[in-house]
Amino acid sequence: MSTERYNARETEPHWQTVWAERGTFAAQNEDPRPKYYVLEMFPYPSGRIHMGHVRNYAMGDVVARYRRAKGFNVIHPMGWDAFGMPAENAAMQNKSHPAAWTYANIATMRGQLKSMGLSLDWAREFATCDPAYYKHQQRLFLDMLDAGLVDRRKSKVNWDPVDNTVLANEQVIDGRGWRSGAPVEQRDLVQWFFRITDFAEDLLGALDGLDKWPEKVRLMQRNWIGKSEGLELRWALDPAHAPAGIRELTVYTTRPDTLYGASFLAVAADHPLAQAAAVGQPALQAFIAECKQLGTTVAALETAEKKGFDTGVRAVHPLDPAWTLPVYVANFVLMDYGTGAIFGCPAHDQRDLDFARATGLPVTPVVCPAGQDAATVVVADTAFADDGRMINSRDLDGLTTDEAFAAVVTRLEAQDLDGTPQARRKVNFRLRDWGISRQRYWGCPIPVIHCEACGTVPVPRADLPVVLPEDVSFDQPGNPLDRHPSWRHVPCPRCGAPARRETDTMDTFVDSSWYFTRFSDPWNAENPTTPAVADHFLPVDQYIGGIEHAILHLLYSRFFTRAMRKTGHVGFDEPFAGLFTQGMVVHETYRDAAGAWVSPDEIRIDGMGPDRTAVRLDTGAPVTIGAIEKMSKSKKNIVDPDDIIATYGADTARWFVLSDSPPERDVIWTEEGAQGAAKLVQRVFRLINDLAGVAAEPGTPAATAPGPEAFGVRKAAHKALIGVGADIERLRFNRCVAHIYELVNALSAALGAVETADIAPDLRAAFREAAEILAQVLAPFMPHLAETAWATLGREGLVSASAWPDADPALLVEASVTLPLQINGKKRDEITVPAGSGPDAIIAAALANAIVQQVLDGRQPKKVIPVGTRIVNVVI
Ligand code: ANZ
Ligand code: ZN
Repeated sequence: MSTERYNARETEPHWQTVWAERGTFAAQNEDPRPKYYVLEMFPYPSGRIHMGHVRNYAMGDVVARYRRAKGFNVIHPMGWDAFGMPAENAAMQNKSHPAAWTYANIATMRGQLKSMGLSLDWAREFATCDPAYYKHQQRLFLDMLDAGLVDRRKSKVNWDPVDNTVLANEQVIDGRGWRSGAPVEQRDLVQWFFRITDFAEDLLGALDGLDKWPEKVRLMQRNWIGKSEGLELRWALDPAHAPAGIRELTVYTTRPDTLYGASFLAVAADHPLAQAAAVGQPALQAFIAECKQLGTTVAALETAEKKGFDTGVRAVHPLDPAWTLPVYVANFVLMDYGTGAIFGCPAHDQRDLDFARATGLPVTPVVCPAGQDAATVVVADTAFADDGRMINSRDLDGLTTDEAFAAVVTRLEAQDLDGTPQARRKVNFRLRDWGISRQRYWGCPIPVIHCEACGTVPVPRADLPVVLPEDVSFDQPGNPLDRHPSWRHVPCPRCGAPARRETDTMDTFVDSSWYFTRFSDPWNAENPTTPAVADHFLPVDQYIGGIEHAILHLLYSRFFTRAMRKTGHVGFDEPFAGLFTQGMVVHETYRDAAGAWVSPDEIRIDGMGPDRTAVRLDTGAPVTIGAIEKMSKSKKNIVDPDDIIATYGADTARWFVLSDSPPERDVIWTEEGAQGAAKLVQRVFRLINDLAGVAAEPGTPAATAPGPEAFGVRKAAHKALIGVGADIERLRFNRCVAHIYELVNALSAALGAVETADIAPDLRAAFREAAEILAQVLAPFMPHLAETAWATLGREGLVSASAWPDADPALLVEASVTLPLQINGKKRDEITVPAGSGPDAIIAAALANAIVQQVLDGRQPKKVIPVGTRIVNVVI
């Protein structure tokens, strides 16, 4: 046995250089082979990669290397999502320029990614902050503007008072800015919008076809788009109790069936009726002002206490002219959904019920749950929002909710109010247009110019890119572009008069909405895409990233792709055919006696299992072992990929993050686990060296009629080959790891069982074949070690460029089956028959059995019953 150790620190950079020099992972656009596009969500260049990146990129790399071996022209690019606030924050703190900070981080992180040995096509690399990239994004903006996909309008915006910028609804989480965590305020601003709502129906419907996406992501998108089919219903106002000049109020409802359970109407604080009713009512004015402070995000409304103010206005029930209801201003009605007005049915809507309980309004149940006696229906604290049968609803009583819905709609569509139908069907979406204006410096400038005379004028395409000025200061809050002395002052492209540039930049989610398409031809300086090339490489076959992007990034990208199709840049709608969302890398947490977090490299752990204890390395003071949590700086439970790679090598890090749990679940990083992976590296290295010493010459074919030892070795190898291939295709990386361990164990055992001196040729040939298969199945996971193995085995060329071997399934078939033999239901013996034997062969074998013959003693059995190949029963 060889005693040499594998030195990852020396070997890994060597192979990385070889791959780079030979261009092993460069995809050619003209390559005639079928393509396969693997992409991991590109990183934000924050400064350093973390373990989450390692796991994400290791997964993508396994798929890329496997597909390459399977003969695909694999495109596996990498770039940088490089615009955004942190660069500006760093500029404020360190007086460094956002560009300098960003590009320095990119350089560091590029080096880190290279040290992982990822099979990336670095020739396609770009950063979204490169003018050569955002030039095309500006062009796409102008094309979308021409195509009517961009709007500029005043709107209520979510204002982040810490970042001093507007946030999209998606970026407000529980009423706070997604990045700053500050409570969001409402402001009225003129904004640029992408008309994502134009595609609402299509974005929803096409989700059904995305069958290689996780169902949970599709569900999240469905809910976000939020289609509802309802009715716009006009209520006449009682002329005796209506503001001057207002005769009616239109509400949006998805439950016209509950109309007899209505007990009030309510409008949003900024609804015109609220404004009109407030004239001369200072108390109502004060209430409206209070509502506006609350904010309009759904989350804010959902959590706030339900409050309302009776305007004194009364509305006439559409199904009973003698019945009038009060109209409130309520804090739980949104102005920008439906019509900004509702009718409330407390028994069947929770918000309405909470409100009715607070105000003393009547609560009349009108839907009886299926199977319940109508006489027993009472409403306590929970509204019944499901289907059932109508009660307390006059002519609708006894109908199902669906029937009642249809009956009310038919009736009100036919009913006249002031010369037009009182109701019409209306589909609404929760999805809002995408506000993209950001009052920030470090983003893609919006390419328009504002002229007093001409209005909003697009920057001529020939003048693109509109480049960010470099001489900016970050010493004050707000947008440095607004303060720049000259940048914004330009002549109007249309009339030549002095005009001013738009100083808003685009939401950075725009940058990431089409980068995957740009990768198909990043060399095209003229146009954002080369449509034929884009259509060839896209959609991305396998996209891998975090579940946190399930809504924002993925929905924007789906919209943007449709917009690019409409403007002639691509010929497809869906950017990502396959999506996988991986789990996180988590780690134990540690605290000292004072409760301060302690990092894993500051401690030593003693003992095992429940007896584990920890002490500080420097002082020996005891440390409490806490919960396993997502790695975070604040809890100091981070392990730095650089440290791991320096200690164990990239192969170990890659192996460990893929090995311990299914890829969609969290993986717990442990030092013991990393050591286990490192041990495997050494073990495989020794095994390959030993095999190389006994294996037949490269190119020796496996024996056609191998003896049992050689057969066993071949079988183990082909089993691993088939298992690893199938499990990579299903993204079950942890199972691949198990298959590889099995093969390593089988080969070690086979090698241990023979005397080196007298190994038969068939076994030598089998060792040759199996050792090469081991290198090849290992290559997607531990590519450096696999290259060393390949070279040790005397193979020319690179394992990274070798073809995935064809497995021989015949080797996996068991030659025979053994089944229990029963006589009158009692097991007496076993019989062995050739695999694939039918009932006749099993019956014959049973009758030929010595015990059976003895018991029968020349008689005929009553019956012989084989149950598949699992059991056979002889009835005497
Ligand atoms: C009467 C009713 C009775 C309602 C009932 C529900 C249950 P989705 O499915 O999300 O579309 N609504 C309409 N516009 C609103 C607004 N601007 N702000 C707050 N709520 C609004 O929900 C539609 C339902 O939400 C509508 O149906 C309306 O209340 C309310 F038993 O009308 B419903
Ligand atoms: Zn002009």
